[in-house]
Amino acid sequence: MTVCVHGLGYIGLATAAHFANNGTEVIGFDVDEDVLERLSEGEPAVSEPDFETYVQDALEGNLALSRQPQPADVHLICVPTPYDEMNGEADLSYVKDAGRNVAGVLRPGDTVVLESTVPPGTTTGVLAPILSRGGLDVGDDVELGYTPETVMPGNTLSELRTNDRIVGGVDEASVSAIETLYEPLTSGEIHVAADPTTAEFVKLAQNAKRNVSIAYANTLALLAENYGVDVRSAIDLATNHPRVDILDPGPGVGGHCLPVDPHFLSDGTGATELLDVASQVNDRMPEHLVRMLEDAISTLHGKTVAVLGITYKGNVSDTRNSPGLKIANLLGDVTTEERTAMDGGWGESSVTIHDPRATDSRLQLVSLEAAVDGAHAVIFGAAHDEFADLDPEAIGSKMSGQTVVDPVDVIDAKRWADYGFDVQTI
Ligand code: SAJ
Repeated sequence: MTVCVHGLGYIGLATAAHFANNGTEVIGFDVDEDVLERLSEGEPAVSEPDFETYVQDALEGNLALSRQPQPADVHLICVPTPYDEMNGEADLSYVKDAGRNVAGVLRPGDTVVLESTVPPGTTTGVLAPILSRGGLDVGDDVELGYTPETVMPGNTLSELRTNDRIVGGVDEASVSAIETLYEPLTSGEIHVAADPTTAEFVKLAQNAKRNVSIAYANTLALLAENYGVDVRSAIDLATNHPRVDILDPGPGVGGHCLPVDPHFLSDGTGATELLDVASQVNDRMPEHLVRMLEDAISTLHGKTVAVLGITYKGNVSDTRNSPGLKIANLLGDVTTEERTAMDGGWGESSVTIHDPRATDSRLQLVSLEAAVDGAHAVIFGAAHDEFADLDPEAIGSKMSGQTVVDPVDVIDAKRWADYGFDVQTI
């Protein structure tokens, strides 16, 4: 069996390597020459534990890279599906392009699987008609289905090996072909959805639920502040109940999944009201934190603030939709290019940014020492492991002020307070 993976982003690449390292002949195809170039030089654009070695093993073994889509028994589509904010809908252009690429090499008996996160109805309503254009009949001549990826960035390889999978096929033969494909790859269970649309819906339901749950935690944080209650200890106590589970409040929700996927559920009827409010609650957290900081240091005007951690969450390198970056942008200008558009930016203070994991070259990242040198305050935007053991004494000796805002719960607040810091937590 040969598998052609269309799209070598972090999911496509990880999946391609996973199939290859489990003995399948894999062709990795991407339209981006740079991606292929860097990969052939052994540089995957993902920095995660063991990822590079895993991909290198695959490239030395069963994974071949290709600049053209190739005929294969199975085509896996793992292309991006960004949110088109202007039109308020998913941008399915990459899925359509991939569909056309697959159609160009599709043979009777082949299987096509879509993994990208898409609005319900995409596999049957958008992809299937494109695949049929060459005269092959989806269902009769080729198998087609949807199975979402569910791996957690930062933990990609281990979750690829263990997560359950949901499979929705256009018919029983499609389901069975896709089950056979994934069974050897995961120790998790394979669950069969009624159809591809259900499987698409389930993926969105999972991420929308998490987004709402985080908004709930953030709402509790705002309320707890007003009541003088420590929200984290309140949440710890509340979750002793057998049926209560509450996530962590924080500086907001970033990444390319949770802030985006709830929009894909929108059916135009207004039924997404709860999801929309949840996103608004999460989106307002950076501004709330900047106000908290402003209160602590009287005025932002003329002050220097160090933002430590500008990836979208701890221990990843991805800065997409990052709350830490939003905070930095509210405080001042941090990009080398045109300033990222942020509503209501104060821009009154100087801001320095430091992140040991971010790799975005458009950002003016500096060393930790340079970031805190002369700073009146520090605010943590992502809970990287590197920050947990920072020495408050060394940092305090370089700063001009003693305020630290830690919405990500990464430092030992008591220890920092013992060194004279005014520690503001969420
Ligand atoms: N966050 C909080 N509080 C929490 C948990 C997360 O504020 O208690 C914030 C994070 O700091 C981050 C954002 O939410 O800014 C999203 O982080 P995340 O770790 O919750 O999720 P992602 O976006 O990295 O990955 C999600 C996962 N989905 C679910 O857990 C339901 C992952 O399994 C999916 O595969 C991924 O989306 C995806 O690709 O769809």
